[in-house]
Order: sequence, then C-alpha cells, then structure tokens
Amino acid sequence: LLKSLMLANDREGISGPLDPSLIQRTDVLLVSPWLAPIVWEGTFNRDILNAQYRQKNFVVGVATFAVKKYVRFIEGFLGSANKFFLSGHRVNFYLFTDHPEKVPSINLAPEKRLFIIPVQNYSRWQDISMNRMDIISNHIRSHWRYEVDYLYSMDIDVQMFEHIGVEIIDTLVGTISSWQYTKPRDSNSYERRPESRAAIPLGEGDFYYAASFYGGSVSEVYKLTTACFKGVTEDRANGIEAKWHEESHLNKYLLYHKPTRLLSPEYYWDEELIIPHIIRVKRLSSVRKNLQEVRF
Ligand code: UD2
Repeated sequence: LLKSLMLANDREGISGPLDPSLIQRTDVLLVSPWLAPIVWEGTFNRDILNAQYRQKNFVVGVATFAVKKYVRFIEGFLGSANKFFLSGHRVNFYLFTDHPEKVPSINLAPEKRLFIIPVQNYSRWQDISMNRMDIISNHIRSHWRYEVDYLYSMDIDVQMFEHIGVEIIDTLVGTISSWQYTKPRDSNSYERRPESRAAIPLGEGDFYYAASFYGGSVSEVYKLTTACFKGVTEDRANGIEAKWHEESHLNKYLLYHKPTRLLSPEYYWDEELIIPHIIRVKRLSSVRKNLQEVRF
C-alpha cells in the first residue's frame, strides 16, 4: 500500500515520497466500522494538526467537577492539564465545586483560563456523578454556546502525563474504556435490563465508552447531555438506576449516535490495570483512590 501511494505521489509530481512514519500501527484497530478514526499514538502528526487548528482559532471548554472530598484532586488535574492539555491552544477550564475556597491557586499558561462555578452537593456520590449531565446541558444553554466551540467533560480524579492535543477535536468524541476494549460486546458492562432507559439489548453495542472523557462540538454535547439526563430522570421516576449510572446512558446514546472520532484507552487509562504493549503512551490515567473513604 505504501509503495503504491509513493508511486502515485511521484506521478503527481509532488516533491518527495510520503513519510513512511505516517503509517505506523498495524497492531490496533484504526477505524471504526462506521469509518470514524480511532486515535492512537503513531496515527497522526501533531505538527500538521496544530498548523490546521491554529488557523481556526477555536476555544475549547473543559467541564470538571470537584464536589465534597474530590477537591483533593483539583491540584493534580489542573496542574497536569495546564501542561499537557491542548498545550499552546485556548482552553477554558470550568470547575464546578461546592468548596470554591479550597481551590488551590495555580499559575495557568496565558492561553488557559479557569472559571470556578459553585455547585450544590448531593448525599449520594452517584447523584453527583449523574447530575453532571444536567449541569453541563444547562450551562451550554446559558453560557457555553456563546463562549466555546468545543466542549469536553472530564473526571477530576485523573492526571495527565503526556500531551493531549488537537487530535481529540471532532464533532462527537468518545473514549474507549480501558477496562473493556478487548471484551466481546455481550460481556461489556452495558445496562441490559429493558426497564432502564439506558438498556441496550443483548447482541447490540459496539465499543464500551468511559464517561470520564467525552466531548465534541457544543451543539452535539448539548444533545448528548440533554438526552442522557432525560434517561436518568425517567429512570428515577420509574425507580431504577442504571448499572453504571450516567455512563450507561452515555453508552446507549453513543450506540445510536455514533461518535465521529474515538479516543483509544491511551486517553483514559485505569491505574488498576497492567499496561499492555499496544498502549505506547499513557496520556491520562486515573488517580488511585480509596472509594470507601473518598465517597463518604
Ligand atoms: C466511573 C466513570 C465516571 C462516572 C462513574 C459513574 C470512568 C473512568 N469513570 O468512574 O465518569 O460515570 O463511573 O458510576 O469510566 N464526583 C465528585 N464528588 C464525589 C463523587 C464524584 O466530584 O463525591 C465527580 C468527580 O468529578 C469524579 C466524577 O464525579 O471524577 C465521577 O466519579 P468517580 O470518579 O468516583 O466515578 P468512577 O471512578 O466510578
């Protein structure tokens, strides 16, 4: 394939052959069955992407929540995101917290801004996690549609170790879960009970997406968060809670509204797991936490 591309290149009179380093990965799936790219180290050239992206002068928003004891994760998140998240590009971090006074002061790069937004807490951690969808949807309507071009929702209990750049930008973006990228779909953790609005029938499903990192254009994230929270609300009215909370609703949504780009598990690696050889770069990973202690 490379040889024929190079020959075609020569015939067109384009100077020099294609850079062979452009085609590096043969060990992983690079395109979804609906032709969305799956982003892995070795599948893109960041300089080319940066040059294209700079001409557009986009602003990217990041919504993250630090409620109750999760304020302890703010420093690690913001400190590492300041360095590694869309380095050199305009980013607005929107931090929702019930403890604004506990937000540490961090010297952000000139192109990065931090907005601290007070938010109420809930006694159940599951409600804090699920209500993020509602809060994001409301803020898009009231503010973000005027302020940012793309919006990403990220868990706060994570740290970044390597650059996460403009290769993540697309209309609707989901991250393949590091727990479930090799499992056959029927053993994935989808909600299967038909009573839940998050239910995915057996035999259906493609990838399992982590709710820790998703995003896209503001209008697509609005549709996603509004639909997922509608599902959460209807489940509550019917006395049912989906197996993995809003993550189950996210998976249902992304099954029927296919992402235009998928991020490989490099973009959210769970610290509990041993890193396989296909993960060449751990860009972002969870911070180990004592669930019993931190959630109560
Ligand atoms: C998974 C998902 C998470 C969410 C959750 C729901 C991944 C990697 N993460 O993570 O996105 O869907 O399952 O079951 O798939 N939070 C607070 N205070 C709290 C509790 C939560 O601020 O007391 C916020 C915080 O931003 C946190 C997020 O909610 O990062 C998700 O909670 P989690 O990280 O404890 O959920 P976890 O690890 O089970």
